[in-house]
Amino acid sequence: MDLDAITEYSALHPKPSGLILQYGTAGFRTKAEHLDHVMFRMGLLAVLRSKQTKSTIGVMVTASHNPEEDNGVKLVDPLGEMLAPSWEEHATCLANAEEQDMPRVLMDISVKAAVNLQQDAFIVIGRDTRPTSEKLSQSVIDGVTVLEGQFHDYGLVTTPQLHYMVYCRNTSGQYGEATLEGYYQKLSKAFMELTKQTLCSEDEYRSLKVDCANGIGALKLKEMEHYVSQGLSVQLFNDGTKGKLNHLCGADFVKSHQKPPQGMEMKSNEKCCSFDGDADRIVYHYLDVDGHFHLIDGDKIATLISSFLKELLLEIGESLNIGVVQTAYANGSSTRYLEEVMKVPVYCTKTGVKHLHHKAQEFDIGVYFEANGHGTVLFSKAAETKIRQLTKELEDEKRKAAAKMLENVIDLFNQAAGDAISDMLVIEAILTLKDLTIQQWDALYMDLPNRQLKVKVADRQVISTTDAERQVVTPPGLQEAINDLVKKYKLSRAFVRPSGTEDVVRVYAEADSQVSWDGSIERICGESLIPWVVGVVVGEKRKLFQ
Ligand code: 16G
Ligand code: ZN
Repeated sequence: MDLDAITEYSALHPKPSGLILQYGTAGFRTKAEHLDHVMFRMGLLAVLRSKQTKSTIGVMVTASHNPEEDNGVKLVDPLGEMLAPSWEEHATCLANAEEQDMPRVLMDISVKAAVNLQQDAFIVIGRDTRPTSEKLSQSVIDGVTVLEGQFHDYGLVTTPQLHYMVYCRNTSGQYGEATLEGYYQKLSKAFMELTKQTLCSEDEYRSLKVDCANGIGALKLKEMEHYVSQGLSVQLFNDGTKGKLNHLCGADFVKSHQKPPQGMEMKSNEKCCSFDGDADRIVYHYLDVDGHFHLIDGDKIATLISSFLKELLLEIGESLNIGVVQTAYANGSSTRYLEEVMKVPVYCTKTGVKHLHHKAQEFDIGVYFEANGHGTVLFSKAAETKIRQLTKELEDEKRKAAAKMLENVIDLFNQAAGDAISDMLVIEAILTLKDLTIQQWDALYMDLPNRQLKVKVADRQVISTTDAERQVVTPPGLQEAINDLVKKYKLSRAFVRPSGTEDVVRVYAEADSQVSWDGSIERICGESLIPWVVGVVVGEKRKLFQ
C-alpha cells in the first residue's frame, strides 16, 4: 500500500473537520456537498473488500428517494447483497477518520480483516441521475485507482442493475451477462415466455402508466421498452425532462402521503405505478370511478406474488416451502390475509433490505417485501435446480407448463436486490396470466387505516427496540404507554423506532375503524395515539396533526 500516494490523493478529497457520518441502513446518505471525501474513501474500502473476498465489489452512488440535493453511497458485496455488517463498521471508521489518521485507519482495517494486499481487486461503479453523482463517482474512481484496483464504470444505472452486474461477475456469468444488454435480454426473454400464451390481449391489461420519480428508472425503462413492447405497453411520466428528482412524485412520496404523484395524468381505473429515484422500489395505484385514490403497496405485491407462486407449486405437485418476510410496517390486514387465508408462514424482521433478504434465504422460496415497495423473491439453489430439472423431466403437460412458468419467474426476478423494473414485469405477467384487473387485485383485502410520522429529537438513540422493532425497550414506560393506548381501539397496533437513515424517530399506528374510514383513523392517530406516543418520546404532549 503506497501510503504517501494515499495521503497525497486524499488531500484532494479533504474531510470537513468534525463531520461524523454513519454507514446506515443503506450506506452513507447526506447533503451531496459533504460527501466527496466519503466517496474517495469508499473507493479505497471497496478495493480492500474486493481483495479480501477475491471478488468483484460494487459501489453505487445514489440517495434513492431522498431529495435531489442529497447523495449517498453504498457498497455491494459479492453475491449482489448489502455490505457485511463488520465492514459497515470499517466504512464508518474510515469515513470519519481525520485527514492525518486516514492512512493508518486504512492499514488497521486491512490488518483486522486479514486482507491480502497482493491480491487483485476489481470494482464496478454505478450512479443515479443526480446532478452531483457524476463528480462523486469520479471521486470513488480516484480512491480505487490510488490503491491500484481495476474498475469498470457502468455510468448511469439503477441500483438493482448494479447489484445484478456484481452478481453476474462473481458467478462467472451463470446468473446472466454482466451488461445492460444482458440484463434487458434476460428479463425480457423470461417476461415474453411467461406471457406469450395469455389469451387476453386487451389494452386494459397490457398498458401501464409509470411515474419514474424523475430518476434513473425513466432512462432505463426507455432503453428496455422495445424488448417487451409486444407484451406490455408502458407510458412514462416524471421522466426527468422537466421535474425535480423525487419531488412530489415517486414511490416514496406516493406511499408516505397516500396520494397520487404530480405530473401524471390518471384516468379512473387506469393501472399506474411509481418507482423511486434509483428504481429499487415500486408501488401500484389507481383512481376509482369516484376519484378516490387506491394505493397497492409492497404488502399487496407480496400477497399477489406469493399466491401465484403457491398455486404454481400446487400445480407442479412439489412441496417446496414458501416463506413471506415483512417488517413491522406491514399492514396488519396483509399479515392476517397471508397467514389465515393463504396459509403461508409470515416472518417479521427489522427494517432494511439486508434483514429481509437474509431471512428470505432460509426458505426454498423466500418472498420479501417492505410495505414501501422494496422487495424480491429468492429461490434457494436446491429449489432452482429442482424446478429446472422438472421442466425437462415432467411428462404431464399441465405440470410441465407450470414448472416452465416457475422457471421463467426465477429468471424474471432480480435475486440480487429488489428491483422496480423486474418486479413490475413479474406483476404485469401475473395480472395478465390470472386475468386480474388492478381493482380485483386491490380487493384481495382491505388495508387497515394507518399513519406514519417522524419526530425530530435531540438523540434518537434514546429509543431502543426489540422483537423486530415492534417493542420498545428504552426509555422505560414507553412500551406500557403504547400498550395502554392501543388496547382502546380494535385491531390497533403502534410502534416507535429510531430511523436508520435520518436523525428522527418514526412513529407508526394502524387501527380498524368502524365508524368512518378516514375520520376515525385521524381521530385515533391525530388526536390520541400518535401525539401520545410522540409525547412520551419528546417528553411533552403535543398535537401533531393540524
Ligand atoms: C433504507 C432501506 C429501506 C428502508 C429504509 C428505512 C435499503 C436498500 N433501503 O432506504 O429498505 O425501508 O431505509 O428507513 O436497505 P428508516 O430507517 O429511515 O425508516
Ligand atoms: Zn431506492
